[in-house]
Amino acid sequence: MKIIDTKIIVCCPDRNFVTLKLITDEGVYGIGDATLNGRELAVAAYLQDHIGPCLLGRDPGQIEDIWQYLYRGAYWRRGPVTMTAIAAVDTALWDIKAKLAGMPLYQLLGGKSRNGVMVYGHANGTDIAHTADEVAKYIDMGYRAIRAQCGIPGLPSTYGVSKDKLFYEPADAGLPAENLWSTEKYLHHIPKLFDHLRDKFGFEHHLLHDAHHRLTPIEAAQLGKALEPYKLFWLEDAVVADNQAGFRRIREHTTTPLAVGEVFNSIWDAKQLIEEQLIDYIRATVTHAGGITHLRRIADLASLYHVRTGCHGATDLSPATMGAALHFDLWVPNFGIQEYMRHTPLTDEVFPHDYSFADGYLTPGDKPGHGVDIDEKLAAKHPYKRAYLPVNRLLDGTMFNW
Ligand code: CS2
Ligand code: MG
Repeated sequence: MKIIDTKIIVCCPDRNFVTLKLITDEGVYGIGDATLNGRELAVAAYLQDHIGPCLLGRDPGQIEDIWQYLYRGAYWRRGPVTMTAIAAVDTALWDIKAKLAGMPLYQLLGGKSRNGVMVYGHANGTDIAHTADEVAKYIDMGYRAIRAQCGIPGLPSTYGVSKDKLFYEPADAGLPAENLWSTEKYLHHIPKLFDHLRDKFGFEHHLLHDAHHRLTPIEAAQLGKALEPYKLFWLEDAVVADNQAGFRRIREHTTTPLAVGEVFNSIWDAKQLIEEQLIDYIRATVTHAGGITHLRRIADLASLYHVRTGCHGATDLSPATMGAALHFDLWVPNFGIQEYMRHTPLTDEVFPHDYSFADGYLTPGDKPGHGVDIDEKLAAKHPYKRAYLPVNRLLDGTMFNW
């Protein structure tokens, strides 16, 4: 069996997605997500111009060899563009292998370790009362775990607080929007949010929070300590993790569980964090961390150090990533939780899939492969539109982390 065609499909059914379709001479094909939010066309070109020609004629069964060929062979290792492109190829190859085996992907990985995948949804509001209303909606929908974000008094807009509630989309058309940030105002306000939520809803549901890389280690330590009474499931991306040792400082001061890694693209980004047990959850997911092949390696390392998985699952991860991640989640022994931001009905239509939500759990279907396809005709009706994530400045104009 040979790979005879590599199609790169760029579309915008309410947001941009890059999808790879690998086609074999026997007609079986595989789908992989290659979306890198705000930098989509760089990955599309990497796949089209540099990877595609090297795949033609190869045996799609050699998943490991192709992964090593693309990673080691390129000389230039790691990086979000490269690893997202490799991930798309890898996901499509696992899809093909599972289709040929006539099995849902989780069976090839080692079978089910659980009945369903616990997911968390996003409740966000302009103020505390509004966020509490949103939390109530997620509880009514059956969620067991909810991430809560809230507008900060004195700041005109805040990360995680959206215009559209159920279909939260941070990327905007045009050029990057500019937000304003004050760590002092944020640190003062967030403990009040969780105090209110626990007071109102009790301790039955898991609550999570994302600081989106905006604190220093000592500020994160202060926040983690202040949030201890509210028993968070995790505090996410407290600090930029370029310097992994920075997490030691947070750990010295707080027992609030820590999650990080949605922007990681390889095991090397997380090695020290995992080996020193500086985190509790690793957020890497299929598409930005080198596919099923590499994510499995990260999860295996994590399992040695009591670190559990918490795959990124925002709207910029296409249903093809969500599908593949759910098969991975159903199998992975050290599973923690899966993020689930719902896609719009149009996105769901462009990417037909068989996963389903009930009682706070997502479950992949039993179709052979990862269960996600792309409707190319419908995709063609929604061409790429330039869109960026916002940027963030301090009140005095200094450029800050988004
Ligand atoms: C967020 C994302 O889901 C999350 O935890 O941090 O919304 C993230 O900002 C986007 O996925 C960026 O592409
Ligand atoms: Mg995040």
